[in-house]
Amino acid sequence: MKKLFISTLIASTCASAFAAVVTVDAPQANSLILENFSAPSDPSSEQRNGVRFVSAQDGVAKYSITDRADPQLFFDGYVGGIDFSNYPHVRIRHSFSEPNKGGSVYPMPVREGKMGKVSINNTLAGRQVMLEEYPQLGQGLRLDPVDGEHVPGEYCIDYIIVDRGRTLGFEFDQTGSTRGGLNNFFIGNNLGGENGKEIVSGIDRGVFNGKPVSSDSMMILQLTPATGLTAINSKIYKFIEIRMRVLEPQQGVGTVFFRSETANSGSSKIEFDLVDDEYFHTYLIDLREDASWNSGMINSFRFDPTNRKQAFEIDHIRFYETVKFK
Ligand SMILES: [Ca+2]
Ligand SMILES: [Ca+2]
Repeated sequence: MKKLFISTLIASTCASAFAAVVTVDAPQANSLILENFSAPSDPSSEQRNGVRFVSAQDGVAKYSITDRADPQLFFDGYVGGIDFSNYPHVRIRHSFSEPNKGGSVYPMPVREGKMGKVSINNTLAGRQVMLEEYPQLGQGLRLDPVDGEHVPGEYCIDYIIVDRGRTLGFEFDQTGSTRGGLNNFFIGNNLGGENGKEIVSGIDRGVFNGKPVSSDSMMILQLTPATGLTAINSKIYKFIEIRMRVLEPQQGVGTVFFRSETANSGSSKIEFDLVDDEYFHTYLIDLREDASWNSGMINSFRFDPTNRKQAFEIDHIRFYETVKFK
């Protein structure tokens, strides 16, 4: 692990005294992926009360739900169990085809009344719930897709992840989609598609495989009412974690640009050297002391994965409330 100390530059003028800190390859995972449905088989260990596995295609599992009461899906059998005391937040990107009152997640072993409620939209959207009463070490999760009156329909899941705290994640885990957060997405520039349009190609098998057509590639996060989130709340989210690799190492630099609602000039930026090999690395950006980040809601976010014309793969981009460094 090495640490890079990097100043936040404001409109390319003066370096702020309060700097973001970038840690490369911190040894502790800040999220655990329970399921991401990357294989075309049925990953739930058991299905009860009329739930039927239909398929897992393009990274999204589909289940049909009949009109039987109390449909349930079980996700368990993880080696060593799940340490819910360190990962008490469950993050699910899912959808249900019919209007519904949302579902529930129960840490296993299931105890009556010890669960978290998750809402479900009719298009895939990211949701997160904190399990306030949980076993220290659990076997897995029981997922009740829809509570209350039983409604037949199609239930879809992109992933189930447990996190240390509140997390906005872009997992690139659904083929052809960069969507995450609630239903936010990235717009591309100089990435092979039409400039200024949603990135829809190159996302496959859990990563975004980007092929810049110049040394000025950009991924611009769409933050609008139509996509769910209009801003990133810097009072909650204090860290950004990017896991990526470059396929043709050439001493590139990754750059995060952001702007808060109170910024009256240009964006702030954080640059970090990309590790000069072809392996995946995590870049964990600590923004707790960054004056610009903490000056208001973040309503503009852009990531330039590299300043070279070099192919890259991004596994995820996450905004974390809390992390572990060691
Ligand atoms: Ca997936
Ligand atoms: Ca991923």
